[in-house]
Amino acid sequence: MCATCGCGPSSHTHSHEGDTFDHTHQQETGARAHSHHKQKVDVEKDILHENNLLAERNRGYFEAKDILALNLVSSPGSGKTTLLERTLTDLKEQADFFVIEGDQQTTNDADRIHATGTRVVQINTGKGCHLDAHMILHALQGMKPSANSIVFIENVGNLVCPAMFDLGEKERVVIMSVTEGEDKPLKYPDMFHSSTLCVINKTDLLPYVPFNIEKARENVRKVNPRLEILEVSCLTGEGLSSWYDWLKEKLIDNPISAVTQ
Ligand SMILES: Nc1nc2c(ncn2[C@@H]2O[C@H](COP(=O)(O)OP(=O)(O)OP(=O)(O)O)[C@@H](O)[C@H]2O)c(=O)[nH]1
Ligand SMILES: [Mg+2]
Repeated sequence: MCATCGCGPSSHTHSHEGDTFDHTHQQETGARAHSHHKQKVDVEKDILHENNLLAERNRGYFEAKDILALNLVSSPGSGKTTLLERTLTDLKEQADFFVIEGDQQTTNDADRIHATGTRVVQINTGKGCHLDAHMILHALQGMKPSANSIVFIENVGNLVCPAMFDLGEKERVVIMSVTEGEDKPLKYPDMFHSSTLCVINKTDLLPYVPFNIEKARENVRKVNPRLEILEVSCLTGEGLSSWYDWLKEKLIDNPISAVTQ
């Protein structure tokens, strides 16, 4: 799947080791199998170490300019872009917004954000299934977000790999929708563990799907008791005011408030 984050290298290696690899692999001694595994972990560590250094650089950039940076993560189709469209439209008079859009392919989401009148930069990750700090650094150099603004980063729809990559954001917002099942926090704990807010979206569909919202909350708490939870419907607008309040609170927490009081 992904060419860089370590979720694909084993299948990548297999395809280049020749037809005999599987056979050889099965016959490896325990020690050899162990060293093969260890090598892979070291590579992942190097990639993440480099990413973390660049993420700190991005964080420094955001802090120097009093920019509030938020990383929006979810599985595909949970409503990241729709939440952004609503937010950018409803709060446009109250703050300056910039958006970095990450997708494997297409400019669909960037086009939707552009239609709200917001400055947006698209990053196509190709085979990559996450954004990394280096991509964000480049996007920031091109976009030059203004001081005291809010930068939203919409990550690639994926609950696994983006969890590992710090982008230098202040807050990580994980969105889950009621059509996905309430077990997602348990199945993808890293993402829920590393986030600061969980938005449960598409609550307008609750009458039609077997989704137990209390069970979902309980599962979130099991993985991360500190994770704040909001319930919204981006379709009807229900609950969005609590999301806006949360956002404004975070802006006020920032050294220089970006929100017009
Ligand atoms: N019923 C309902 N549909 C919603 C809601 N929010 C988003 N949708 C729909 O869900 C679909 C996916 O929404 P997007 O905002 O594109 O989701 P996304 O997370 O940005 O998707 P990717 O970028 O592909 O990962 C669209 O058809 C939206 O109209 C909601 O609150 N209720
Ligand atoms: Mg999207």
